[in-house]
Amino acid sequence: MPLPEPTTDQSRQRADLDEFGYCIIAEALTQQEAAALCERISAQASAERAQALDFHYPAEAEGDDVNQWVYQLINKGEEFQQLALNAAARELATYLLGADHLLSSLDAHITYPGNKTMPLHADQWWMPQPAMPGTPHGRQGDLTRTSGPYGEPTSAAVPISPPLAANMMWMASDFTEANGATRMVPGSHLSGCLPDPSRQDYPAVAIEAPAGSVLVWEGRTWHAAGLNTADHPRFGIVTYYCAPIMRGLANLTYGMRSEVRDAMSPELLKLCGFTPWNSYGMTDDPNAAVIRPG
Ligand SMILES: O=C(O)CCC(=O)C(=O)O
Repeated sequence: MPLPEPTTDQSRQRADLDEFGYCIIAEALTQQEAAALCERISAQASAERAQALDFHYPAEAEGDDVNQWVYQLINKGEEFQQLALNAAARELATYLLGADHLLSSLDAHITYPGNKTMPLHADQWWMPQPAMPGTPHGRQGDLTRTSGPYGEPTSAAVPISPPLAANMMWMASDFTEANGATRMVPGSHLSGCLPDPSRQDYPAVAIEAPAGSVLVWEGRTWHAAGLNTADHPRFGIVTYYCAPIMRGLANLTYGMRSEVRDAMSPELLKLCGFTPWNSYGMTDDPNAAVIRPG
């Protein structure tokens, strides 16, 4: 099958996720909307740099002080919240994770010229491996980003774990191979293993698409930001979702400004984890529509 191309056809998007572990939603944003997001992220990133509040994610290439993450966008504008709630994105999160899923984080990632190569990784590196009955099982609490197991990005011949996370990269600017477009290893979601960070020879492809597209991948798919050899930054906003029993990447409930929380719709409160899921996440009332603080 040819590799995924940007498409508005939902059945094609689902088939691409099944086959390759990623798909690309075409024209999710207008050019004007994408340009406005780009401008807003750029201004926020500059302000955070000016105040020495700029961040670098632990999974970033070692010593990369160029790429910038702008975290906790839930607090930084309603336009970002709308991305997390977007119907096409939620459809695919539902397809991968089920109707009840949570927002795990809402951040922007800017690749700047002069960055370093980010190692390939799978977002659900923390998933224990299935084990034959009677053989030793992994301990989830002992896993680290480098626990492996490492292997080839080809389909496993044994049962593997399902996706428990879904990641979406909103392209606020055009993504090109030159400016550091996200790289994907097609089919790696079916391997049941992780990429060896010391290897550079995996068959990764740069996902090039115009601003306004969304690259969607699931938690098992091997991927990384690309090297930016262009003369301009690449702006992406990441809406990351997880299964409702998981701990989110960002602590949205605690890190959220109270005035932001008070202005939220019931749908967004639920997505951010303020509604217990089968009692999990409750404060006092397991069936509360919105948990009570304090
Ligand atoms: O910025 C990118 O292209 C990739 C980001 C990434 O690897 C992630 O969010 O897990």
